[in-house]
Amino acid sequence: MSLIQLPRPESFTSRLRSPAVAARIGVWLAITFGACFLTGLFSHYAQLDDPTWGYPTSPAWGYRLTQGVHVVSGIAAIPLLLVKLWVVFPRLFERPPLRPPSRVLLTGLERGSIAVLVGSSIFQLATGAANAAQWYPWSTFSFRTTHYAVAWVAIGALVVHIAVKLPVIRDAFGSDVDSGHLDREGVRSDSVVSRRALIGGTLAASGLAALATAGGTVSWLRQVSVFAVRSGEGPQGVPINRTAAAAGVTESAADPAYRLWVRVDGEEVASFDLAALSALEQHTEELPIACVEGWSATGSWTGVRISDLLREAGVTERRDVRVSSLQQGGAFSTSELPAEVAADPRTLLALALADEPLSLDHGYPARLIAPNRPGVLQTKWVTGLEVST
Ligand SMILES: Nc1nc2c(c(=O)[nH]1)N[C@H]1C(S)=C(S)[C@@H](COP(=O)(O)O)O[C@H]1N2
Ligand SMILES: [Mo]
Repeated sequence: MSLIQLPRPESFTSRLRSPAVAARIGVWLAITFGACFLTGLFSHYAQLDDPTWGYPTSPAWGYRLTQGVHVVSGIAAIPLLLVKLWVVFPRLFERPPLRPPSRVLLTGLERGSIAVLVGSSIFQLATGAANAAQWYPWSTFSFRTTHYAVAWVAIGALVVHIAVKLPVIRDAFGSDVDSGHLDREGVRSDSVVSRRALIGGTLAASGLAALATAGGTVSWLRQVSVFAVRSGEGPQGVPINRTAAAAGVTESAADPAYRLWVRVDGEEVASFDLAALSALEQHTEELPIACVEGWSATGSWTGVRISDLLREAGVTERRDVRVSSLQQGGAFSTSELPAEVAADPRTLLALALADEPLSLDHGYPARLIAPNRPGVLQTKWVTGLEVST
């Protein structure tokens, strides 16, 4: 006699918990996971210090779109995953076969792959949602590397799962959603909610979750976007992520002795104070800040082209550039500008936003703004450009 009486699959009698329902919700899960995975790969690539195949600077709104899709599809997957897990939950209590060994092994492998799939999916959606909500409860691991590594685990397990289930999926779609021929034994034929209503309700919940998030990217959705973080206006029409106070630069950024240095192979070749920067040819570009957390906003930025600055400093060849902030330490205090991004005429050292000098929190006296670039790399409070040959 065991102390804890585990339920058996037969303990669950609802007709809603059927492969006919699981397959239909599963298709939408596969679509959202697929979209989330591909856009996530792009985001990871965009944040590499040294993109292997070069980095595209057009369209300027590319990262804004892909990261918006990434966060929206991830949030949309949450209701789908919850209902899918509820539907297949009884199978957790199936007694594994004890022989023959080949069946024990196969069942073990199949269940193991499901455990990996469920675990990695929950991990991805939970850490992603926490990140989009700017909640970083983890200090022991790097969000980006872990979220990236587990993404491969989840997508690999998903592909295996779909391959294993393909016969059931085809069978389910080949027959009516109310057909009972795929059901476990013992399910009752009556239920308060119909299968159609459950599937429809789940898709509606998923769509609502998506809408409630999309306002972080799509401005006319702001009113309905209760989940969208940082969708409200910030100073000069652009939200603030890290403030000058949080970055510890309130004094250094406001210091009249501020200057921008340019170094080549460690040696300073030019230096500009704010007056000298303002005296160089100014350009205005409409470019978005697109945060990896999913919000984005367009600004009208005015400043000096990075390519002009480098030319002024005597750097005539296309080179990768490391951008340094006044901020000391922290992952965002420097960023790498691949040569093709540095050379793009839209890549600016911005001094102004919306025709006003940058606010301290937007990166006064100078910040980087480049097309099609993740927000984390749009370095604020820029004080140096380093070129290595
Ligand atoms: N030096 C520095 N630059 C930074 C950051 C930072 O923490 N420190 N945050 C980055 C992030 S995550 C984003 S999304 C953008 C946001 O810019 P904003 O606050 O002007 O909207 O700045 C980026 N530049
Ligand atoms: Mo960000």
